[in-house]
Amino acid sequence: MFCRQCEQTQDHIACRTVGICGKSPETSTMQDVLMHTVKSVSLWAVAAREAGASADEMKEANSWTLSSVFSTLTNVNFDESRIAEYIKEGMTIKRDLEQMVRAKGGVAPDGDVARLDLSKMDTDELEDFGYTVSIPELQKAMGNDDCFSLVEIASYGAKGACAYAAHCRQLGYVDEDVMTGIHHVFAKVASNEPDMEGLLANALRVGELNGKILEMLDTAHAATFGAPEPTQVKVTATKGKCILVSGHDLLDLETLLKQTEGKGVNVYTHGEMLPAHGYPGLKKYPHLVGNYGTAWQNQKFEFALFPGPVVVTTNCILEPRRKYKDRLYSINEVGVAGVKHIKDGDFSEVIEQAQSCKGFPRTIDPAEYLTVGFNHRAVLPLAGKVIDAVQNGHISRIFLIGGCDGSQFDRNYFTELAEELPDDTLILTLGCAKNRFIHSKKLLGQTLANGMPRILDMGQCNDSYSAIVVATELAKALDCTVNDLPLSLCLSHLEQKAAAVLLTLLQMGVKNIRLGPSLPAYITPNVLDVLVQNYNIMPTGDVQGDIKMMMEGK
Ligand code: FSO
Ligand code: SF4
Repeated sequence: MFCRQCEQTQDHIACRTVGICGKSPETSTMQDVLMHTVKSVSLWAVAAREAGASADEMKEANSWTLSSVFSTLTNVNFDESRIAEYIKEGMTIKRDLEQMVRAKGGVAPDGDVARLDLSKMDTDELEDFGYTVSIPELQKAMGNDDCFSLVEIASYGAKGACAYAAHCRQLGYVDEDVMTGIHHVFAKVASNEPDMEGLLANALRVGELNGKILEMLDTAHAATFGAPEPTQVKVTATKGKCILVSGHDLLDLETLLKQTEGKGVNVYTHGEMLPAHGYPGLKKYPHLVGNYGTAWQNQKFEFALFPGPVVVTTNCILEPRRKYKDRLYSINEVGVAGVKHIKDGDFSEVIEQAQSCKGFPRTIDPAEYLTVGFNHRAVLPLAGKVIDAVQNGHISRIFLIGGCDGSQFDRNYFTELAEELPDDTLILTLGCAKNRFIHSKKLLGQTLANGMPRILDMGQCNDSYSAIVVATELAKALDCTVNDLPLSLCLSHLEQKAAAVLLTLLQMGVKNIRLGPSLPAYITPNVLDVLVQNYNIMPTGDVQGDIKMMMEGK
């Protein structure tokens, strides 16, 4: 295996024996085959559209693309057999697209990737094939490491964009233009031509597409569950039977809340599901009682102590410990061999198990709370207050500290940064990175001189659009560009959704982003130079030094 798609990759080079995430060499190789299949399907999808295929005719190819790509993200699917199923389905989709292209008199794409036929291969043969399309093999075939770095940037960013688009699809939102763009991105990657300029444009195209997807996701969430509003979330236990839900999928949470109504079972959120409490359509359920635990990387400890079943709807899932494996459930693209998989939104087995588990023996008193729900719809009405505070010196600077979290020690940078920033700074946050500081005793409950909370939690990484709206609206109000705002961006990245968001920000022309705790292993020094020259992107450094520079607007 050779995988370097995420920040935690072995020695910041690549996972080559087993993934730091726990991914086996077999699953990793099978995912390489699946991504090759995605490229093949994409070539045919492009050809089918050029031949006049309608959005309706592309429905299956679109849906398969989103699900299969999502399954290859870090911490989503560790089940080799499920990846093999996606490959088989992909071959059927490709065959159907081929027939459609020929029936419509279109032009068939050329080359080995377009001709890919894995339909008769068994698992072992698929694995053998996987070694021929591994990252080092494709890099060698391209013969230009800088160009290949751009291929990887676009591919991993496109993975994140597909994951966000899969969330949209769950809510019934699919945009044919976006899907056309995604298939073009993978078709470009499929060519494996060392075309520096074209590949750079392809990477930025991913950022642009992802911006549209994030906007669509924001609309879909608000239309389905109401506009998020500032809400206090109980983070201590309530006596009773319980189910824990992790991941990002709000629709799964809603389905579970409906099915648990009147069953005497409380529902708790974990990790990226915390912001769900801000949505009127979800918080109206009284048995959505609170949030349990912290970020995804603590699940092996936190799930083990939870006295009921746990459902993981999207990333991040880890190979479970024996202690809770029989209480763990996956759904959608998530998978782990030997873990029960929920189909057709039927949570009855989970609910039955919750009723037979111990549940929490008592309600903790006094209870503790966190506040969530500072979506752009809740923050923009405060924009006037923020601008006044900036102009009269009550807010010295605004910081966006967001992105992923992970288990590495050097991610404490983000805790120290938040704790060490001057008290008159406003901190916007989103994604799992917030877990690095929202529980900090030093910061909990802090307010600014104008009475505003000092930390505004804008939501999941899926809500990154909120940060974009707030920044662009503040810039409009102050008649300047986002880069001229008294705003510093400090992003913690781990996996491919973060790569997609970063590409969106770069494509928007946002400069001076600090990225940590280390830079992606797939960016070569020459490509980094281009990013530094064009966007002044910087690695996170020493906390005090970084604060000094950021307070000076650097
Ligand atoms: Fe969290 Fe990361 Fe939301 Fe993101 S670990 S933040 S960018 O992955 O997906 O789960
Ligand atoms: Fe390693 Fe990350 Fe790939 Fe897992 S996803 S194998 S941790 S690089």
